[in-house]
Amino acid sequence: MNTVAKLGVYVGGLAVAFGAAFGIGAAADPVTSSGRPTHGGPARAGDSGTDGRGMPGADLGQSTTAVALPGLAVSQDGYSLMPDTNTLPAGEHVRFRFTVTGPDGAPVQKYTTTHTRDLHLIVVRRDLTGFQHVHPVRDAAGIWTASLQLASGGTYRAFADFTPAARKTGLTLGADISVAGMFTPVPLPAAATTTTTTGGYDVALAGTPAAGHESTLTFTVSRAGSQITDLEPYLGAFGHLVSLRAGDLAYLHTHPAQEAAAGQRGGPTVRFTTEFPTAGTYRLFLDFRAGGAVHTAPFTVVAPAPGAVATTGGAADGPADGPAGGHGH
Ligand SMILES: [Cu+2]
Repeated sequence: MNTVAKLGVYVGGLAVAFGAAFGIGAAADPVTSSGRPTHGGPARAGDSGTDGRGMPGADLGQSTTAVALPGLAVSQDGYSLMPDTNTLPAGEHVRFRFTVTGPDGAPVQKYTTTHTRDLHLIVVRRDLTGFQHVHPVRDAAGIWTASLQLASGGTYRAFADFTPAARKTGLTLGADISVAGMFTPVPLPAAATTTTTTGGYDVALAGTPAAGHESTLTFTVSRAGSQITDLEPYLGAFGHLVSLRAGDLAYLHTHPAQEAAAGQRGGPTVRFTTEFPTAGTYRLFLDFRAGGAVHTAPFTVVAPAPGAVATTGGAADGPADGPAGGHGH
C-alpha cells in the first residue's frame, strides 16, 4: 500500500510539473477516434476512481479518457484550424488571420450559430494568463480575422469554438502561437481563492467541482459590497464559462441553463452545471457583462478524483492541490 500511495504522490507531482511547464505540446492526452460529441463532452464517468486508481496516469486521466477532449488538437474529424502565422509580436494590436478548413480541404463557409456567433476565439497564454475571448469576422472567402493584443512573450493557445453547418456537434480546435519577448511564467493561483475582483466587481464562486459527474457552480456578482441585479445579457446568456485543464489546456465551454433575452437583467447569481472530464486542476474564466462592459473573472478549482475520499487501500490521495505559490490578483 505504501508503494501505491507513493505512486499516487508521484503522479500528483507530475501533474504539478505539467501545470508549471509552459509551451509543452498539446498531446499530453492520447486523442482517440472514438466518436462521442466533444463540445465540452465528458469523459466516461467513474472509471478512474476504481480499478485505475494508483495506476500511472490514472490521476492524469490519460488511461481513463475515452473521448477526444476539445481543444487539444489542431485537426479533428476532417476539420483543421489553419492560422496564417504561428508567430505574432508582443504588445501590439495585431490582426490574427486564420481559416477553418473542412473535410474537402476548403475553408468552411457555413456555420451554425452558437451563443449568437458563428465562431468564438479564445486565446490564452499557456501559463493560463492573458485570457481573451473575441469574435473574429469572416470574409467572403471564409478567412477569419481577429483583433488581438498579446501582452508579452510566451506560447499562447488559440481555440476556435464553432459548429460547422454540416455537423450536428460543435468542435473546438486549438493551435499554438509563439510570441517573441521576455517570458516570465506566472504560477497558477491556488484553488483556495474563491473570490475574484475584476473591473470593480467582486465575483464569488460556490460549489464543489467534481470529475466524471455533474456539479453545479454558482457565481455571485457584487459591487461595492452589494449583490447586483443588473447583469446584462452577453452572447445570449448572463455568463459564459470557459474551463481549461491545467497541464494540457483541454477546453470546456459551458453556459447557464437559462437564456437571457435582450433587455433582460440578471444576477446576482449565475449558475452553471458542468462536468469536469477528469480529476485535476482547472482554470475557470467567467465572462459576464455589467455596466456596459464585458468582464472576466478567473478562478482555479481542483476536481478531486472520484472516490478520493474513500478509505480503501492507501491510494486515496486526491489529485495534487493547485501548484504552490502564486496568489490571485
Ligand atoms: Cu464567444
